[in-house]
Amino acid sequence: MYDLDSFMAEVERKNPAQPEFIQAAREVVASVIDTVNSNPLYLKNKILDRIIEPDRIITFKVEWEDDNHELQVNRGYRVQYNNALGPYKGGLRFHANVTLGTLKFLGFEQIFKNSLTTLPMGGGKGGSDFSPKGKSDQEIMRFCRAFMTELQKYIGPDTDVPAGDLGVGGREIGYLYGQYKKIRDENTGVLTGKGWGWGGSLVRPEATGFGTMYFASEMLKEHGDSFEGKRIAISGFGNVAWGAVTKASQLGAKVVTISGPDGYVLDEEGINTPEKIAYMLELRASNNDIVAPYAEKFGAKFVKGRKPWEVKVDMAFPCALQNELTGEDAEMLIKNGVKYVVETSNMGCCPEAIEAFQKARIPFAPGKAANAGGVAVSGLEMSQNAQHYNWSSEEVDQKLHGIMKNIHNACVKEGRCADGYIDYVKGANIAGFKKVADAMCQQGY
Ligand code: 2IT
Repeated sequence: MYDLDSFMAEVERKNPAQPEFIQAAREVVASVIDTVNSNPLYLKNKILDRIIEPDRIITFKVEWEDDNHELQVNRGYRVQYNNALGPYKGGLRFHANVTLGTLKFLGFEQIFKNSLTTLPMGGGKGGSDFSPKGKSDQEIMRFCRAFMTELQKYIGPDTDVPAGDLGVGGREIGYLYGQYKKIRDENTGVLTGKGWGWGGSLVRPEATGFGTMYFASEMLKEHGDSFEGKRIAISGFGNVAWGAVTKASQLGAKVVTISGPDGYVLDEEGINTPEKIAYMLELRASNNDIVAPYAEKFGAKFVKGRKPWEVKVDMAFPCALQNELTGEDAEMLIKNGVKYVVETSNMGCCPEAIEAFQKARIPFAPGKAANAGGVAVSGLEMSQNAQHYNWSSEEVDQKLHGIMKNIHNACVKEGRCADGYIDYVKGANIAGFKKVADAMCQQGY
């Protein structure tokens, strides 16, 4: 039998100075421990001890030259966490604060998220402490080439298939794929998020944001509600926020905020015209990591150095970084009458925030369920690559919609409490975990 505190004490001892990983691990273990303790097969197979340990962690040195011909050294990583369900699959994050602990938390979450999609994908994550902020396009290209020169030794279309995450979008995937091809001379589905016309899937750029809104739409339906007239706060302004804003306005909701490290924009008229939405892409492409120019351009309010969670809204969608919504932010949202919270960033909410929403019986969806649309369409990109074929955007969008609906149903099935409240965190963790645990039992050690 497993005991949560003694199991986690051992995990902490073995993984010092990795607080984000410990946070993600504790949440999953707390959700599934009763399921494990009541299943003799899981106990005999020591499933928790085995699932918590990554299959392997690869770190490598990335040397590149900046525009002043000065040498730069960064650290690259790939965490190949678990391949019980399929090839390791998960994004690459380029961000100044990336550490091994960050990528272990993301890789661990990815195992269960990928399982929830029902597509055959294991869990992995990688990246570097390289910051794209303020870099020229040429510098980004040189970094990507140096990074892939090392990474290509460890990946392959049936082994490990990276994609984008923070700081890695279509441009970076292009440079990474170009270098992979130069070295290996292969046109395969070794990366997803590729460009349209050279192996990319339609709807992949929008998929995380669209998927989160499809999930939210199911949540609303479950509660006899709809998007019509809802005021929404979104954080971030990158690829995920862009997709979320686009779909929310198509579904009849009004998004009033986006944010960056510099503060947040409050646009009372709604971020809903093609011009405003397209401008978000320009902001990201500028490599400046600020949102203030949006407020200037469209005559909206800019609130410097603050987060959007102080605005009165019906729904909140954190779409930026881990732990971006604290316990205090949650109290503020609750005080202002928030009705639903849909975590779209990976582990966007601190444990205290989740606890506050759940205590107030506000439906709260965790990232590993709500943001799974991105990796789901990556899985569909792999299928198309394996067939050397492309599906239409309608076909991909329809499949994405179906997948998000199924994930919602799985959360409801495993997460319904005695009082009728749906604990989406527990539901997602149990539903995602069971498939991986069963596969590990069936495959032996
Ligand atoms: O967090 C995520 O699910 C992603 N960054 C997408 C991963 C992928 O392989 O598409």
